[in-house]
Amino acid sequence: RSAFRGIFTALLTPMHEDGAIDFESLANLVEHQIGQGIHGFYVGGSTGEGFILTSDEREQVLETVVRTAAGRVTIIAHVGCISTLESIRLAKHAEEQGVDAVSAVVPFYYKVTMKEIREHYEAIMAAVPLPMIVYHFPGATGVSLSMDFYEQMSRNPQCIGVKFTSLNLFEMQQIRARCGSEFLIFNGHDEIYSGGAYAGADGAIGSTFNMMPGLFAQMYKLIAAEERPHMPTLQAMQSEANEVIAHMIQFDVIAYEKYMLYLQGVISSWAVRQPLKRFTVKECEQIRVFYVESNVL
Ligand code: NAY
Repeated sequence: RSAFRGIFTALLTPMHEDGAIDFESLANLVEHQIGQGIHGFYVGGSTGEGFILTSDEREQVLETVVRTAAGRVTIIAHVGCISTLESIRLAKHAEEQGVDAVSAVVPFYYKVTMKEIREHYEAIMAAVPLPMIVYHFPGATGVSLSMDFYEQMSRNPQCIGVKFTSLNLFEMQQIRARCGSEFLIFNGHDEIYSGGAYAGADGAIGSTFNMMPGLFAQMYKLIAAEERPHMPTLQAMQSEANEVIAHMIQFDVIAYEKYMLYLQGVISSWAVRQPLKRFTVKECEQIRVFYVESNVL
């Protein structure tokens, strides 16, 4: 499982002003990220606007990422949809592309029980023999998962871990305690990565790695190299990242990060897809000033 330990960028999907996907900028972003030392990509998740792309577009994005990365880093394809059938369709395509693992958000919108959620994952795993990573994001889905659910999932060797996008580090620690050391936990909220590492996370999948890849890759290095990483250094690094994240969440996540990458010259436009928030001229100026003054970005 060593290929899955590290920093995984929840990759943005660059777009042109008219909303069409900008594949050239996507390839640039992939190169830029690999050059900064990240260990892999999480493609087509929340940050990638996966839920507002068509399935065809999700496939095209994955194809571009796989082709550009060309085996240099680990690729996790997010194939989750609220329909099991459509998730399986995307998982089959991901398998054809040769990705290292698939991940799927918990089915949301229709209220189902833990049993149906477990059966949703089992159906995808039965259809495609790739490692599966559960995507837990209660803030977006409204779905909580029980400890019994995690324990049952961890007993299936095909289910290798969870992307845990929650600030609840007690729950994260309980997953670590109940599911054993082999069950991978990916920290999902970048602002608590250092705390997540102490609670047992093996690595992280995050959106802000798009704009600060080097900083998080360095944090991982520090955490992985030492059994007890030097606390003040780690705290200082997390605090640097959080200066940016605290600024970002006053505006929005996806448009903000695209705007930063646009300012960094990595992608050609900061367009996002409707209905996501777009910034006013005044907001753009505020973000630009922060960028110019920041030592982190
Ligand atoms: C995804 O699938 O793209 C993610 O969930 C990545 C995790 C991010 N969550 C969202 C909603 O963007 O990186 C986090 C998050 O942006 C960051 O911690 C700020 O809260």
